[in-house]
Amino acid sequence: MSETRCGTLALVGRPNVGKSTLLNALLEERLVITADRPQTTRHAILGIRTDGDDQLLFVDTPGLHDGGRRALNRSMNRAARGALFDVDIVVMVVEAGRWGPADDYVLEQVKQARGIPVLAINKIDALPKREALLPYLAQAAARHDWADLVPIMARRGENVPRLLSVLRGHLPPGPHHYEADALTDRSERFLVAELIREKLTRRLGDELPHQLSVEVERWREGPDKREIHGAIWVERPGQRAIILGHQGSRIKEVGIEARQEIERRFGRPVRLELWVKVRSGWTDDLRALRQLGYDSEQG
Ligand SMILES: Nc1nc2c(ncn2[C@@H]2O[C@H](COP(=O)(O)OP(=O)(O)OP(=O)(O)O)[C@@H](O)[C@H]2O)c(=O)[nH]1
Ligand SMILES: [Mg+2]
Repeated sequence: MSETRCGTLALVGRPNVGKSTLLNALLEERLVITADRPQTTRHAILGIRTDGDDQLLFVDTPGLHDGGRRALNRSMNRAARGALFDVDIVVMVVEAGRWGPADDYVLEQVKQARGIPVLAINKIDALPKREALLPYLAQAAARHDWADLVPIMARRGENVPRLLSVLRGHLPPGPHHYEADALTDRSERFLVAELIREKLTRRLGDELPHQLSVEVERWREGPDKREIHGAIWVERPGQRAIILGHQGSRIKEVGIEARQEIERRFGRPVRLELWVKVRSGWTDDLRALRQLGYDSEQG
């Protein structure tokens, strides 16, 4: 009889290095949202991959960052740190060719964790010269006692199979925690709210207010369509106007994009309605944060 193996793995790194893109590549599914913008991920999100006897329980985390004193920033950092300390394997993600104080800050946390440390060097395509990779690898290797260093291109999945096999090699023996076909423990409702936030993030670019959250307020399985109402929370009326766009054109485009992807992902026609609501100070209001699904300061 073969022995099963199962382990938890955290993907950590400074904001925008490609942790969520990497999780999707490792799962070969678009589970978590990504955007060319720091602080896209706000929660620790479980992504499960089962290959025969091996089960990998990945946790995507919000980019660790120093500073940002609002309750929302603290909640994001806490989610990342919480995931980091409990896991068997810590995958720190960096951008090839770059190592700054923000990466040092993450490395300090990685050094305090008990998991096996692996360094994933992402965005190798963005290096101006390929020859720069070897010296970068040598410098990165000297920074910590890494079990492995693997250069990858998460966006195109390049060398991700190699990283996967390295990670499988570090899995501890143990029973599987989930069915072989499980992908996450998050609800469809959560994933839909995230998808809407992704479309907003991508469409708004630099105009995007940091103080934005999406909540699915209503979910009804109708006879031929699923009916979903989403509330987009912002802090100020001016932000509401930005999201609505000229004569509501922007929110309409976001709604169409989100609906199409929700239908593709979950395989049912959807009627999606979005409202923008103003709630002043919610990013620093613990009760509001909890209501919107962020963990509480106490918890
Ligand atoms: N050039 C290049 N870009 C990449 C690669 N992998 C990811 N990106 C891009 O990097 C940006 C950030 O990706 P995310 O996966 O959202 O980054 P993240 O680390 O999860 O960011 P936070 O959740 O904000 O901490 C996106 O625009 C990705 O498309 C890569 O291999 N090469
Ligand atoms: Mg992310």
